[in-house]
Amino acid sequence: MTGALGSYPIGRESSGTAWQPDNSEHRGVMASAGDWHLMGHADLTLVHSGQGGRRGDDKTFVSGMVMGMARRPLGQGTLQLRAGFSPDPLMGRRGYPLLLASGETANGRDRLIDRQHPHDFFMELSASVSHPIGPNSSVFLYGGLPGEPAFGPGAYMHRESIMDSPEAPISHHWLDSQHITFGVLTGGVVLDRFKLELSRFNGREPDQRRWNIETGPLDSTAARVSWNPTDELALQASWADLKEPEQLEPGIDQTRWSASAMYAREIGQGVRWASTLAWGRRKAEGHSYDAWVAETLLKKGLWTAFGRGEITENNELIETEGEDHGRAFRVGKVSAGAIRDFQLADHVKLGLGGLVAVNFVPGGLQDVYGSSRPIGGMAFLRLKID
Ligand SMILES: [Cu+2]
Repeated sequence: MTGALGSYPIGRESSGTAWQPDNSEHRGVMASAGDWHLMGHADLTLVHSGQGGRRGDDKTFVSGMVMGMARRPLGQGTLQLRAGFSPDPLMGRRGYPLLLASGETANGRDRLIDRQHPHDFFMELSASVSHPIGPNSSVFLYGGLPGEPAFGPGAYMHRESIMDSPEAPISHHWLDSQHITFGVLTGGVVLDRFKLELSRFNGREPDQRRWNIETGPLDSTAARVSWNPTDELALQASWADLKEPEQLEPGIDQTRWSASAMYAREIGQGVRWASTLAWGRRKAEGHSYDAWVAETLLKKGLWTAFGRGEITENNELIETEGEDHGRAFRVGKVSAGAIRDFQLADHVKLGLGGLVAVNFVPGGLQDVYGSSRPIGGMAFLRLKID
């Protein structure tokens, strides 16, 4: 089967219109009905997060996603409909404790700090059409409410290099937080192993109401160039201009840049290795803040080991009285974990996993966090249907 946006291997397709390496694993429960080809997968994880230090907290919650896709030929091209749902709103508006994460809000007044916000119930409701313009080239249109504009690597829960970890990256709001964008229209062209695309979208982050569909003008812009030079490698560089992304900072626009490389291959009989290196920058009111991420995963049979290292320059960790933006601190985090799956049926796995994370906090924040190396951890039980 080929991709929805062009006649390349379907393994290349990631979240939104993002690309990953051609030989990435592409799993799902498939069916067909008339001209329609259907695919679905689900991933529901019961997680206990324990975060240490003065700013730590504990919580047990469910996160994950349920996704469905329907595709059929349209003229010489392809029509694809995709829907994604998240159980995250059930964890409550304050999300879950995660040291050094920040962004979005639970009450419309205060920023969530040292917590990961819940994702909206509607993660994606999108449609795309593509039309061939040559043997290996095509043009496409993609629209979503919500959907994902042409910025960054695919969202973390879709990246093979870290998808088995239930822990959100602390770099989320530099690189891939716009994966739930309430209103996006993308046009692009695929030229064999290249893709160029341009999005107009509603740059406002989702608000604290996580069950609804939001609307807003498509007044933000993103552009991305993607290149898969080999079957193992996926490269992208992107730029975005976001109108008032932060609900708590009305009137402040942001510019973001990102570049990433993903690598995936089989390194032995039944052994897969996938990695991602990414950089993201966001700039608002003349200040630029960067984030760097390295992720890797090794999978052999029913065992998976994963790890991630991140550095972010974050100005949201301390709220300064009367100021929208506080002082920026460079912080870091390294986490590593593993999951052992148990095959319950053909398409059903139950996995038991855990991870440990070490957070690196600079001098100016050590009093606030109560340590220079606060530790976090997660234990989790995952039901996977694919
Ligand atoms: Cu997210």
